[in-house]
Formats: sequence, C-alpha cells, structure tokens
Amino acid sequence: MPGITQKFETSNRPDEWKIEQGMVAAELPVLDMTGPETKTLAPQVFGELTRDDEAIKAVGNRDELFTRERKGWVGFVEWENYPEKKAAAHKILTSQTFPPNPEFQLGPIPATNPVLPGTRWKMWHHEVGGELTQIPDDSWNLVLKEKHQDMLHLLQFPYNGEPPKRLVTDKVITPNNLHFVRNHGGIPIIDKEDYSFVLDGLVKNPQSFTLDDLMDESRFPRVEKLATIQCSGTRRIEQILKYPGQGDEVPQAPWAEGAIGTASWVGISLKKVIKACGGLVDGAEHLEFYGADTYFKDDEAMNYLVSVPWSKVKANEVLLAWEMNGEVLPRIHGYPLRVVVLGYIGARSVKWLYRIKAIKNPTRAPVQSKEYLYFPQQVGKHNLRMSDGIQIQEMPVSSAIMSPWTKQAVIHNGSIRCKGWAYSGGGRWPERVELSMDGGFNWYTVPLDNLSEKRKWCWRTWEYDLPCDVEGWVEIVVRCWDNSLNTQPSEVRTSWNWGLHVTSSCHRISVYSVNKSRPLTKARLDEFEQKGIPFGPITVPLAFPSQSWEEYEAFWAKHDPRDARE
Ligand SMILES: Nc1nc2c(c(=O)[nH]1)N[C@H]1C(S)=C(S)[C@@H](COP(=O)(O)O)O[C@H]1N2
Ligand SMILES: [Mo]
Repeated sequence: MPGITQKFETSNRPDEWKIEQGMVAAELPVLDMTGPETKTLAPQVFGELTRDDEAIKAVGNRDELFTRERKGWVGFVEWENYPEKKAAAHKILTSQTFPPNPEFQLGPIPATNPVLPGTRWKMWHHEVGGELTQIPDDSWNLVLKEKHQDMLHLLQFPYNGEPPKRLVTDKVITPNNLHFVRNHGGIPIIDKEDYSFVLDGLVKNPQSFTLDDLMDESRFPRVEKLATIQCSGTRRIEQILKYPGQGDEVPQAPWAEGAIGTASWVGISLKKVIKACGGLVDGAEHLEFYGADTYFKDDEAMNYLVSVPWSKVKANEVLLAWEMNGEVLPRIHGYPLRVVVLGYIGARSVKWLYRIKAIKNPTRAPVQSKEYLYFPQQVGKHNLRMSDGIQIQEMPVSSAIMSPWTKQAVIHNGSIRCKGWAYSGGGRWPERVELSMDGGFNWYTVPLDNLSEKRKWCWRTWEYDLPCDVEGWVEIVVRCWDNSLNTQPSEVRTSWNWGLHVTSSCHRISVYSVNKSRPLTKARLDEFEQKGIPFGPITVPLAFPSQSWEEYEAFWAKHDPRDARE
C-alpha cells in the first residue's frame, strides 16, 4: 500500500495536542505566576515501589496479630478496642509504598468491567494479612453469588456496583439482586448462630443482643418500612465530567444514577433496644454504629464507624433490620443485621453491625469527620479543613432520567418517552416532577397518574411522553419539587463540590430528536428503510442525497438568486 512514509522531527510528545486540550490533564504542569516570569512546576512522579521487609517482619506474626475475632465471624478483625493492633497495621502500611490511584478524573475512564480493580485496597488487605488475606476473594465471590449478572461493577474491591439504567426504575421496589452496593471494605461472613451485638457506652445497662432476642415480639414490636436508600455519591459522574475533585471514596465510586434503591425492611426500632438497656445516661446525644468490615484511611486500619443523633433514634426513624423485601438480608447488604436510617444518606445505614455505643458528640471516626462532607466550592485541596465541610445527613431533593440516554438519537412521533426517579431526603417526598426539552426554559408537568405511589421515606418512579416538535439536538432536563417546595439547582456547576457529593442539580441529557410526525422526516425514514440502510450513527454522512439536482434547479428557478441585485 502506498502511503506517507517520510518521518519528521519534533520535540512534542505524541499526545501533545490532547494535553493542550485538557484531555490528559493529569500531565499538565502547574503554572506558577507568583514571580515576574511564569514558571511551570512538574507534576508528581511515582517512582519504584519500596518495601522494608525487615520492618514488616519485626511487626510480628500477622496471622496471630490479626486473627479471627470470634467464632463464626469470618473476615472480622476488631480494631477499635485495640490501639496496638492499629499501630501494627499502620507500621506495615507505612513500611512500603503502594501504586498510585488510577487517574481517570483527569483522563479517560477505563472501558472495562469492573471499571476499576481496587488494586491498592486488595494490596492493603493482603499486606496486613491474617484474617484479611482471603477477604478480597471471598467478597468478589459473594458479588457473583448475590448480585444480578447485569450489575455495573464500578470497583471490584471494595465492591461498588449499580444496576444499569434500564433496571434502576424497572420496578418501584428494587429487587435485592439489583440494589446498588457501596462497600468501604470486604464483606464479613457471619453465622447467625454466633451473632450478637453489644449496646454500650452511655446507657444505663449495657447489654448484648442475639438475633433471637431482637426477633422476640414479646420484647420488641416488629416494624416493616418501605424506604429508599441513596448514596450521597449518586450521580457523581456528572460532577467528575464537569470538574475533577477529590475525597477518598471518589476513586472508588464514579457513580451514575443507580446508587439508589428502595426496599421493604423488616426489623425493630433502635429506640426500643435502648429502652431495654434502661435508656441513655450522662447527656448522651449520639449513637455510634460499628460495622465489622475493615476500612483503610491514611494508612490506618479501622472498622466502619458513623453516628446519628439521638433525636433521630427517638423519632423511631432508625431501624435494626434483618429482612429485605421478604428475604433474609443478603450478606452483601449487611447480614445478619444492619442499621437502616430513614431519610439519611446511605453511609449512616451501617451493615454487619457489631456494636452500638451511646456517646456525647458525633463520632470522630473518619467516615463521619473526613468523608461525606459537603465543602464550599472555593475550598480546594491545599487548604481543605475537615471543619469546612458540612456533614451530610439528609439528602436534598433530586431526580434523574433513566431513559433515553445522553447522546442517544430518538425517532419519535412528536413526543419522547422518558422514564426516571425522583427522591427527597429527610422524610420529604416528590410532589411534582417536571421535564423540559429545551434545556430548562419551558417545563411540562408529569401527570400525577404517571408517578408511583407517594410515600414518606421513598422515591417515586415516573414516566412521561415529553412533547418534542423540533429536530436535532435537544436538551432534556428533569426537576422535582418536594412537599416542602424545595427544588433542584439548575446547573451542575451550582452543586459542584470538592468531594463530589450530593449531585442535586437538574439531570440534563442531550438527545438527537428525529420527529417522524413531520411528513418530510417520515418520507426520509421510509427511504432509509427501503434501501436497508441503518439510520445511525448520526455522524456517518448521508448515504443518499436528500435533494436531487432537479429539485435544486427547480428551487433556484423559483427564487431570487443568492446575491441581491443592485
Ligand atoms: N459496615 C458498613 N456499612 C456501610 C457501608 C460500609 O462500607 N460498611 N457503606 C455505607 C454506604 S456509604 C452506603 S451508601 C450504604 C449502601 O448500602 P447497600 O450497599 O446495602 O446498598 O451502606 C452503608 N453502610
Ligand atoms: Mo454512600
């Protein structure tokens, strides 16, 4: 094949143009304009991984140090009562270096499934060893066993996955195998027979409870609640695509709109269990929940800990649940027992609960104090203080379009079939869902009959044939008004924050509209069909002209010429 073979000299990198266009922006040098001349500062380079074997060996036998805590609790290491264990794990983690996080926020997102492997997390578990060694494998096997084959795996370990759009709102109650999963560590495998949790701290009579104790209806009235759980990272991908951000969980969960699910939970109110312990003492104001999984943050190993205020518990809005949609709680969702905090972000609904402690102040554990914070927009990486962030509890009103998808071409008869969800935190509920096809200038109200039933603590799914006369690129937008008349910011820029949480702005998608109720369009589409030529993709040039030369000449015969006469 003849071609151009002549080589050329250049000092540019092959991807120079992409770098200059911000498409590989991690490679961009930082500009220092503080002096008279602008200087460029080279980005961090990650060198060879290092490892101090002597220091790691000196920590001791890992199988003994990090041994199984209790009979029947596979993969559980208790960290919180053992500062010496934490110190040993810290020593191991700081005596070596680990590969950097994969860069996908300032570069392309991998086209793989799982999207991200979680290499560092797997290594941390293997390096600490002992009871944690098997966990990454065991956890992935549980994903394969308990989740739907079509889940979108965002991170293999710790496992994070969401259902594909077509299944997110397919049912008003999310089937268990399609409910999103957000894990910060591995899945502990706990036998029901060996299970109990302890309620201690500032309570009158600290006690431990087995599942049989909790299920004894003569002691605790059983409750069943339909409730939506939403991760505060839901729809984070819109923020990432706008501006990259940070936050420890960002590299783990580039969520789309599926980190939300609705289930019927059976259990008891935590308030009754606290009563059974004689109530709170000494001005206890918060309840701290301990999950049996291991979380790593800043080279420290710990359990998954968060807290909620007593006022929330007192209102009977915090459940201890063992059943999900009429089935035993799946292992991946917290078996044998999880917390369900109605109307709060998912992060507070602790899975694999092993302890509840009554405390004076909100927990200082990193998940609460360093993560799940909503920072002001103008606070950046270099001067980020934990106290600058609002701790996220109730989610604001939000909504999302599940069909069609952005960049999709839609052939329709004058209206575009749309589907999605709407939700508001804190026990508020969607009252009105509106759609726009012109970027948010004019709005159509979704008829109430097209919304699923109104319930406190729950989302509403909706569908609507959105009128759309025009053709070409249109921007479909959804917004919701909740019962307090709260609504959503118009643009993602308005809700953008460094931790990429709470994407509450209106969900916007670009759709290429082809309106077949227009005679000309219908004739053209018929032609495509007769010729057996697929209509898409829209970027492919037309295979046959839309106007003959005869028609073109006829036009000019009838009209003024292109340039006006003197
Ligand atoms: N023990 C424990 N509980 C946890 C988590 C976790 O990593 N460990 N993740 C939390 C977060 S951030 C969310 S959004 C919800 C998700 O619940 P699901 O995985 O059952 O959907 O669980 C919460 N409870
Ligand atoms: Mo979450």
